[in-house]
Amino acid sequence: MTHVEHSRMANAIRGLAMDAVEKANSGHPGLPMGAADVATVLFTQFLKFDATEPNWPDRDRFVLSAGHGSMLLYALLYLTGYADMTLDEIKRFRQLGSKTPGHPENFHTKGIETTTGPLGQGLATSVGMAVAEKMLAAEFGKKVVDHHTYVLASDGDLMEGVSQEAIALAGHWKLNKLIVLYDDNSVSIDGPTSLSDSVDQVKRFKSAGWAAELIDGMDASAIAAAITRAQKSNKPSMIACRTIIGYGAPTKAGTNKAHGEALGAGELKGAKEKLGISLEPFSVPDDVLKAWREAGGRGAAARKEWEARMAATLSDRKRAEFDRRLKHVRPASLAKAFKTLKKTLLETPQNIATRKSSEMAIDAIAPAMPEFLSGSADLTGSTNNKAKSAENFSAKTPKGRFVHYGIREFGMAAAMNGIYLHGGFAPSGATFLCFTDYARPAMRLAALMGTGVVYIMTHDSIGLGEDGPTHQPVEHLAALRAIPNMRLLRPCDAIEVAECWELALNRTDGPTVLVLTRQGLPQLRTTASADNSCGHGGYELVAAQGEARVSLFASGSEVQIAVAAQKQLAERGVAARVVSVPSLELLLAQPADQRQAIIGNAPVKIAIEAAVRFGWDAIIGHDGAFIGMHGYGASAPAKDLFKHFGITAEAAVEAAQKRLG
Ligand SMILES: Cc1ncc(C[n+]2csc(CCOP(=O)(O)OP(=O)(O)O)c2C)c(N)n1
Repeated sequence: MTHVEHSRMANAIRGLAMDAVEKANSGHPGLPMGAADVATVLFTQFLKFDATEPNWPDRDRFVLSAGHGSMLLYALLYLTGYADMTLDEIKRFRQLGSKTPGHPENFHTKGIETTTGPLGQGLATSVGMAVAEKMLAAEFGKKVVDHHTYVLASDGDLMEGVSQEAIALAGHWKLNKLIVLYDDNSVSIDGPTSLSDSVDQVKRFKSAGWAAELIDGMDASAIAAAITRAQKSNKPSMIACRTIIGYGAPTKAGTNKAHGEALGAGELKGAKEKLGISLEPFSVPDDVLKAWREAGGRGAAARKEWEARMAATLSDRKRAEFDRRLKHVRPASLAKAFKTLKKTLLETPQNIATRKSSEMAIDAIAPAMPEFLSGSADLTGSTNNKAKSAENFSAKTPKGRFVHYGIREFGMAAAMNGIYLHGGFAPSGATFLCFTDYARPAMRLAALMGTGVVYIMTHDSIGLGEDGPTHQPVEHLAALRAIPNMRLLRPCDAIEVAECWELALNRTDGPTVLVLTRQGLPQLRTTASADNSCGHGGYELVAAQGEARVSLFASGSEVQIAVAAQKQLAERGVAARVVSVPSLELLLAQPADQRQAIIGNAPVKIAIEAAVRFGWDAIIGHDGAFIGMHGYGASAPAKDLFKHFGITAEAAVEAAQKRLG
């Protein structure tokens, strides 16, 4: 092993961060310069990883929750020898197409575990990673799964509300393999954190069931000692590492001026001279690079031992199952389960709420798919998503497949991302559709990262009735549909629910929202072919008798209204067809000819959805009729509300006749 002083190793990070930000004239030098000691100790002495195998399943996870300090991570990946992270990429920091975007993107750069930048979420996501580790270890054994999740979090991460949800959950579940290194530099963008904060973070974490302590975050031996203690703890650990933002910068260190802009030529030169770093940009002394590369190869032996242990511990069948699970490949039994479910539903139609038919689907899925994991933000009895076979997950029952997240929608959605990214589980989580507002930041990151998580969102419209407008979503369908790569499915009956669940679980490149009713709905579908009708986004549910003069488009609970309107129109001699549209965006994404065939050529187009019109014009045009909501709902029984707001078959018939003249 090459022996190089710790400070020279840490200074390699500082030098690269300063130079990259300077060259880009954009970025955040302060965090990498302040936290370089913490990162150096972690990566050279503790973190279990192999730079040649970034995806080795039993690697420790490292999450840079303070994503603005991305140059810290890029410097570490380069120094430890990740093939993708060349010096050229560091030189192209923040440039188009580089592996070094402004904030770390896991879908873009190998070695990055999750996308961070929106403060607080990295920490909350890491809780999910630690949950997945605990669950998977309980199932496959500690010889196979036994790793830590480390997080570097900043003041901003801990100020964000979601951190409280995450901390509370981790403490409650005793996630002792989760170790948070808090870059405690008391500076944020506006100035000292004392402008807006006086929380004692050590006490805060301790009160949530964590082990927590304050150390000198620029003292390598203190850092190492604290991590060693944390590794032995039976609780999650938080180490508040006192650091100096922009350490080394002659006038900017310790101030917000070091946070988020290039240091400038004079300050950079001064910092390098003070730290003893070569003035040559992007240069790392040979012996320092060699020592770093050795640190990057340190985990290779552990990985090989793990491979050997796997071979000795798991049968071939179990190994294949482990690999399948980690890769998010679905078992063959799942397709069979759906086939049986649909057959049963066709034989015995169910006139029930879609949240109830979703429960039936879940009871079919759970036994067929050991990785199926669900959870609810304290609405389990209403969201109907706990499988009969599922035990609760808890500190003592890590094999449980149902997670009580408490009233923590954002924490739940962020944890689901972490669980998915870790691998081994297909997480789903539930609340009322209206409360996606509370989960949205993590849902957006799920869509950006492409995590195949499933949100079970019930009580999807005024149809929830008496709880009133605070709980009745009106803009949420449009808002969720607007998120690129989010797939929203709003099934109209039990068969569509089964189809939508099948689509959701087989989607591994992005999240799905299942939008479900509280109120009962008739089963409209009488057939279910192997070609999943919902997979096209929309399909003709009821054909017109003769050439259609009216096309009625609807989703979810309003499809029955469209069907009733079609009948009434037929009675008046007007040929109309009904197109069920469980997914507006999937329909719009169909090839043009297929999309056109589904939308059809009827001169009158009417959409019915108990929500705002936003988005429907793409199907019905500006002159199409929309039967839906134009403002907030009201508190009353559901059937009164549909009448009150004019979302009825009669209204659709009237609109059709008016347009036909
Ligand atoms: C949710 C969210 N809000 C705001 C920001 C913009 N932002 C980036 S860094 C930062 C605060 C920086 O303070 P700190 O977390 O202490 O980082 P440091 O100054 O130590 O680098 C803010 C407000 C963000 N990235 N995410």
